[in-house]
Amino acid sequence: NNDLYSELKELIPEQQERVKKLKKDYGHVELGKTTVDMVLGGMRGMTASLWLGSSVDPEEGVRFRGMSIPECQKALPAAAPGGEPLPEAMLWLLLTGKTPSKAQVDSLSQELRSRAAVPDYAFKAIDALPVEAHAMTQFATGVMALQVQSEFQKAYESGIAKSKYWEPTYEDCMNLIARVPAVAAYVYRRKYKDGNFIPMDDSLDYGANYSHMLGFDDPKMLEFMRLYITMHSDHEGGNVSAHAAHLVGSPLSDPYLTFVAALNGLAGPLHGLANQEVLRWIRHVVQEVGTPHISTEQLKDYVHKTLNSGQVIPGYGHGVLRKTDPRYTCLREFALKHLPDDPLFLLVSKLKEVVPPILTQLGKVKNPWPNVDADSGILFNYFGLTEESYYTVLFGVSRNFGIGPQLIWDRALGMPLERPKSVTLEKLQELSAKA
Ligand code: AMX
Repeated sequence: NNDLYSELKELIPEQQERVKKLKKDYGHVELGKTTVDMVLGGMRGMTASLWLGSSVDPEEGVRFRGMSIPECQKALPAAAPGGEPLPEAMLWLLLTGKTPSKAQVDSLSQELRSRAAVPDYAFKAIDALPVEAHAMTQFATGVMALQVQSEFQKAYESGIAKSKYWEPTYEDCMNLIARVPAVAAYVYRRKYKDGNFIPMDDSLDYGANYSHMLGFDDPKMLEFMRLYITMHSDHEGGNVSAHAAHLVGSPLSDPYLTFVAALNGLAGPLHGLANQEVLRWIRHVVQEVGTPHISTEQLKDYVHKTLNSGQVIPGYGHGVLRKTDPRYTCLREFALKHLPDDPLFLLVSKLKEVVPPILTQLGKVKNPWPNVDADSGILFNYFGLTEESYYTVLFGVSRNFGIGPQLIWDRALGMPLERPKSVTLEKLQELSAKA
C-alpha cells in the first residue's frame, strides 16, 4: 500500500479498540502522584497525556515509534543509498508506526508536492508586516493565513460526524505540511534576500525543496536539511510546542490553529528560540575576543560572565533529558564528517568541554549537557544560512511532522478536551498543612 491515507485507515480500528479496552478495564490504575513540586515546577515529571509518535528517556533520549536515532538512520529510506533519512519517511513512521519502503516514501513525496500550492493572500499577510518583524512572527502570520483553507473547519460547519473527524484532519495536516516550506522560504527571502523568491522544484523531495527555495543547493546542505527536519520532528508530548498543540487542538481547533499555537510556544527563548540564542552567544564571544580561535580560559571567562549577568547558557540543559541529547550527537557526527575544520564547529566542540563542569558547579542545574540547539546553528551557518534569527523557523517547519500525526490520532481515537485542575495558593497551603 503506497498511499499513506489508505495505510492509516486500515490501522485505525485496531487502535480504537485498544484505547477503549484500556479505558474500560484499567481506567483506575494510578500512574503516579501529583506533588506540590509538580504544581510549582511546571508539571515536571507528571504523566499527563498520550503521545504516540515518540518518547524521551532521561538517560537515552528520544525514540521515534520505539526506534533510536541510529536505528532510524539505518532503517528509514534516504535520497541516495547510505544517505540521511528523508523527512517523508519520518512522517510515515510517526503516523503509522511502520518503517516505510522507498516506494512508499516516494509516493508521499509526490503527494506532498501535489498539495503544495500556497494561496497568494498568505504571502500578502506576511507582506503586511514590516520586514524587520522577527522571522517567527512573519512565519506564524503566514501559517495563520493558510487556515482559511481548513477542510476540518468546513466539514465541522457542515455537521460532520465525530467518527469521521480524522479524515478532514488528515487533509489539513498533509496540506499544512506540504505548504509550510514555501511560506517559510518566503519569509527568509523577503527578510534577508530582498524578496528575491525561488519557486519549488518538482523533481525534489521535501527537505531538498525547502533548502532549494531558501537558496541553498549544495548536495551536502540538502542532506543536512533532510537530517535536521527528521531529528527535529518530534520529542514526545510534554515539550512546550507539542503540548501547546495538544492543548489547543483538544477543543477541535483545526490543524492550522493548532500548529500556530505550537509555533508561538517554539518562539520562546527557553524552547525553540535557543538555536538562535546559541549562535548569537557564539558571535558575541568571537566579537569580544576578536577571533574564533578562542582559548579554553577565555571561553570559561565568557561563560562565567553570562551566568553572572543572570542569563542562561543557551543550548545547555533540558526539562527531561539528564544526559547529552542524542540529537546533538547526531548533528555533531554530521559536522565531524563534513566540516571538521570549521572554526565555529571547533568552538562549539570546545564549549561542550567547558560548559558542563561550570553548570554542575552551580549546584542547581539538573542537566549540564548540550541539547539539540547547541550545534544546529553552526551547521546552517557553515552552509551559508548565516541569519540566526531565522533558525527557529527551521525548527518550526520540522515540528509539523510530529504534531500533525498526533492530531490525526487524537481525532481518530476521539481524545477529549484538555482540562486539568488548577489550584489557588491558599488551597495549596491548606492541602500542604494537612499532609
Ligand atoms: N544555563 C544556566 N542556568 C541553567 C541552565 C543553563 N543552560 N539550565 C538550567 N539552569 C538553571 C535554571 O535556570 C534554574 O535556575 P533557577 O532555579 O535559578 O530558576 C535551575 O538551573 C534548575 O533548572 P533545571 O531544573 O535544570 O531546568 P528546567 O527543567 O527548569 O529548564 C531549560 C530546562 C531547557 C529551560 C533550561 O535548561 C535552560 O534554560 N536552558 C537554556 C536554554 C535552552 O537551551 N533551551 C533549549 C532546550 C531544548 C529545546 O527545547 N529546544
